[in-house]
Amino acid sequence: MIPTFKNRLAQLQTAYQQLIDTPNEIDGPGNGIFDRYKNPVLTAAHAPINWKYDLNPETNPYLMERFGINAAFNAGAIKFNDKYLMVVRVEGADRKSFFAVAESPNGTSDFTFWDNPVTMPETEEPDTNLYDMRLTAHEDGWIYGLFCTERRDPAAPAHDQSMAIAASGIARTKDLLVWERLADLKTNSPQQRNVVLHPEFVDGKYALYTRPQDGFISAGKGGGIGFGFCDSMKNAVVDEEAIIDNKQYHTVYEAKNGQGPTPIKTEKGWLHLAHGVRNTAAGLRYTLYMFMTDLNDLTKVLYKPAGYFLAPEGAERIGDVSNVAFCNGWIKDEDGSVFIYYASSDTRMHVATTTVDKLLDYVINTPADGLRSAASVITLNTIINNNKSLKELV
Ligand code: M1P
Repeated sequence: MIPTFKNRLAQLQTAYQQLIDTPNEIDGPGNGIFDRYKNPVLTAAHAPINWKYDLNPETNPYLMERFGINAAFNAGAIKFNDKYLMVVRVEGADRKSFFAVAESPNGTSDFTFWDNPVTMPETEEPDTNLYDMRLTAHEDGWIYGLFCTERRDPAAPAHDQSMAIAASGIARTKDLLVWERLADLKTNSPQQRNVVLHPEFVDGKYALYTRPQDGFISAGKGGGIGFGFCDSMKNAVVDEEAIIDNKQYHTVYEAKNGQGPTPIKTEKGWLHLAHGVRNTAAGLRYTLYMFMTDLNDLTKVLYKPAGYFLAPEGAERIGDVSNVAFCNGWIKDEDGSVFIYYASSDTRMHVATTTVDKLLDYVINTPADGLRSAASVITLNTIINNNKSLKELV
């Protein structure tokens, strides 16, 4: 029997409410560094019913979707008015991404979207696609959103409809509702993605983490996490980029890397979360890694644990672009808790929770990459042999 419009609407509403009301629990004993959760915190299915459906039975008698939502991922994050907010990259069935704010009272569940997606003003050169916003509450009083703006490469031949140029779009807001679009970032690099604004002035200047890149996908001769200054965010120009964290042979950031969210300030240094990419026979693999920079010299990396901090696991490994963990948003709470919002496989959002103390312990005390198998064995043997001597003591 074909359900009536009313029955179908009731079914959709029940399923949506069940999804929103699903509690989220910590999954297993974890690794001691952070806790993962059983469910994603946000998916395409969290898009409100009135976004996807024309709810007028006269114009949509079969109650069919009029606007498909494909994915909800790569979210920036901020705590605002005591709520945990993500500015999510929502991707429609038409492949266009846009931003939408989702809010939770506790940071790990009950995320719901605000009524309308973000209306992001355009520059004179309209964006074809927008994605991956990093939010920075800057000491100048604005909340900045830096994101990737993508447009077709004007030099692309007609037969190639995939060549694109990625640049960093810049917007600012006071309430996450109304956004003022500023000029795109200018640098000497042909492509930019993963650009992040440092939250403090440095010698009176704005400081930016960049990712200079030669091609749209490939870092080419570029790559690495760059760092530079600009005088104004209204017309941001970074003339020089110093690479503070390079891609490196036989590591998890061998092919390319990029700054994740805005770094977190601690009394020991700035905590950075980044993504590293390596190529495999099965395609690119994205994992997250961490490092810490000096409080006084932001270009100086003090600590960098070996390998990845978080890699896609289980169902996280499968999605539109499989084998990807990506993070551009985290929140440090007043009590030192940290909520890490990461996306899996360009499809959905998850949370991992930890604390600043645990992240400091992880970054400072996890051995660095010795860059050779023999060095890894020495590190492992040190742990094993230390534990043996402990056993004798007990
Ligand atoms: O598909 C994986 C990621 O690829 C790009 O990231 P990066 O420039 O760091 O390689 C971005 O398109 C990102 O959105 C995406 O998740």
